[in-house]
Amino acid sequence: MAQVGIVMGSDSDMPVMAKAADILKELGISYEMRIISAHREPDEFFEYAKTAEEKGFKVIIAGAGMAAHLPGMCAAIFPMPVIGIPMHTTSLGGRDSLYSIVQMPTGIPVATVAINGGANAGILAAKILATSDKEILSKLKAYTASLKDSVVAKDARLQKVGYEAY
Ligand code: RP5
Repeated sequence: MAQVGIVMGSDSDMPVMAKAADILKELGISYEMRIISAHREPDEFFEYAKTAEEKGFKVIIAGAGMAAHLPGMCAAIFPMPVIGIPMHTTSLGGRDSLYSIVQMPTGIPVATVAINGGANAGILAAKILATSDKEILSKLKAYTASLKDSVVAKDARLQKVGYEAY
């Protein structure tokens, strides 16, 4: 059974959603990835959201753009955490997606990451699972330490070669 459901409104969202999947894969977390449009196929969407709990999902990562109702409607039906990813859009720069996802009514929260924040959505899902899974917690700690190591290595190179050659 997959621990995380990843769902996107269109295949045009894939480059961003793939970053969430990459992180989950790196941390050894199982996921199911789907393309389901709440607007273009509402019956399929409701079936997906209504069966998500029995499929074993503990978190849903939902990404959508423009009038982005997919994450909020997942949160209306699925009883566990929903993480929303607002897609960048050409017309309004993703503000349309961001406001649609983040401005949820009281009682139905969506944990909204930055515009195109696919990787952070994956990390946040892992952190939620880590509250009850020591193995994921230790992998997350190692991941965070690797971020520090990479900055330290970049600074060491800057000190060595100088900014002109960097
Ligand atoms: C949303 O509309 C999708 O999540 C996507 O971000 C946006 C555009 O979809 P396409 O027209 O590219 O299929 O539902």
